[in-house]
Amino acid sequence: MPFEFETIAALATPAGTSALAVLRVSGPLSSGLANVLFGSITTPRMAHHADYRNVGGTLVDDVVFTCFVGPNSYTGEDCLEISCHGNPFVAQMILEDLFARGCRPAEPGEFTKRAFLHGRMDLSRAEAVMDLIHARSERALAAANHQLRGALARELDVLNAILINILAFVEAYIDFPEEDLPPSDRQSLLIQMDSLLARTRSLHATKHYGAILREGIITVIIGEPNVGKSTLLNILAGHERALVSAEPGTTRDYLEEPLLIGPHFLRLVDTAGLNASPSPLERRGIAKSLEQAESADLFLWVLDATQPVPQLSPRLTSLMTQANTIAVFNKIDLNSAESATPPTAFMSGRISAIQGTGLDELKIKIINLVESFRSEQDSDLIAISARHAHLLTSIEISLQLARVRLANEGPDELLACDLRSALRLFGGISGKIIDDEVLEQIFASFCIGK
Ligand SMILES: Nc1nc2c(ncn2[C@@H]2O[C@H](COP(=O)(O)OP(=O)(O)OP(=O)(O)O)[C@@H](O)[C@H]2O)c(=O)[nH]1
Ligand SMILES: [Mg+2]
Repeated sequence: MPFEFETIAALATPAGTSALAVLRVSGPLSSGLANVLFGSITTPRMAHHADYRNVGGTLVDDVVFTCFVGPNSYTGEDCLEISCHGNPFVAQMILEDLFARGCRPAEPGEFTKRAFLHGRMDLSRAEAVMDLIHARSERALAAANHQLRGALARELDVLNAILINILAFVEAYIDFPEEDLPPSDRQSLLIQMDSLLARTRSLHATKHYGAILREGIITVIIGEPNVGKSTLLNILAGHERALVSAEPGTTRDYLEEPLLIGPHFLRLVDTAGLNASPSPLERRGIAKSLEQAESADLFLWVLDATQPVPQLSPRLTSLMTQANTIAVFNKIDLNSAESATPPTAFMSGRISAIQGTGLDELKIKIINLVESFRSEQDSDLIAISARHAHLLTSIEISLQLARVRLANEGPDELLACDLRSALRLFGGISGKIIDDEVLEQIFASFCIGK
């Protein structure tokens, strides 16, 4: 049955005991259901108080319900929202009653999918709804809100407009095979093409910031044994997460702790000390530390301020850069610390993890470094997802090919073909051109009821 003829229902709040639970209904039965259930004539978008009785006439709860008339609703269809008491048993009884009255259970993300299919929002906004629900930091929330308000959609519109303009010009000449694109027009198209490529690249460059906003900033605490890595993790986490001892080689396996620093969400990873002559078990721990280092966004390289700065292994040297590493000189409370701290090439901070000194300054350095991961897209905070990045990689290839053909006066048909392919791929981001399977995948990762 086409989706427009089906009415869906789901619990929109988490299952469990709470003050309130909200049930959501969307589809053609919604208005009729409100009349049958609550009798009185209802004013759209106005909350009404009523008893909820099931099909058997049993009183289930007193509820507050609101009707929405399509297309002026979240999904673009007639909708009904019912707030009941937050007893999972009550919510379940109402939900089962709605099913008995002809609704079917909503699939994950189906309300938002319907909003997209009814043109209430483009795909980038629909995806932002999920980002908003899952945002774990102030900055992730800000990025989701920007995308929900169309920041990405607007940028895509600009890129599409330039692309369509170039394509229209090229196709006009294909329609008149006796004429070739004049050099002056080619030149002006090249300028537009370069601007399109530059803007596409800078949009693509927001991929890393997008990933760290969505997944968290993988922050690996690395260093020699006994320098105080686990002590630092514990003091940042605010509780004793890792074992600490005066014995080198205490941490054998890596462990992760979620942490908010300023507007950012970090996944702080404590690792085994990089012992130069490790025992077999330590060796395995070090191998795991290096594995973690491979996927790090940020390094906190902990050093003992009373000791000379050790050499980094070539593998770590290739991963740790000025753009992603802070050298943290620890144990500054010890008398011998002051004089023995030679500089490193990295931004550095001085702390005593045991006493908690220097931590606020360290946090500011972390925030500043993370801020530098952000690549500016006008004034809007745009941070694309892995799905967008995947499509943008192909778009860049098509545009680059088109640019070469344009510059080399290659066949206009092939040029148009590359431009069309880029246009199709852009359509995959905004959802203007997208196949059902991809759509299923996107919305399947939503929660039920959203
Ligand atoms: N004086 C002083 N001692 C510290 C400080 N931070 C940690 N320590 C001590 O240094 C020792 C090692 O601390 P850990 O946090 O276990 O060090 P680690 O780097 O995790 O060590 P491994 O897990 O063995 O690699 C412990 O005895 C800590 O109490 C500090 O700021 N000042
Ligand atoms: Mg440790």
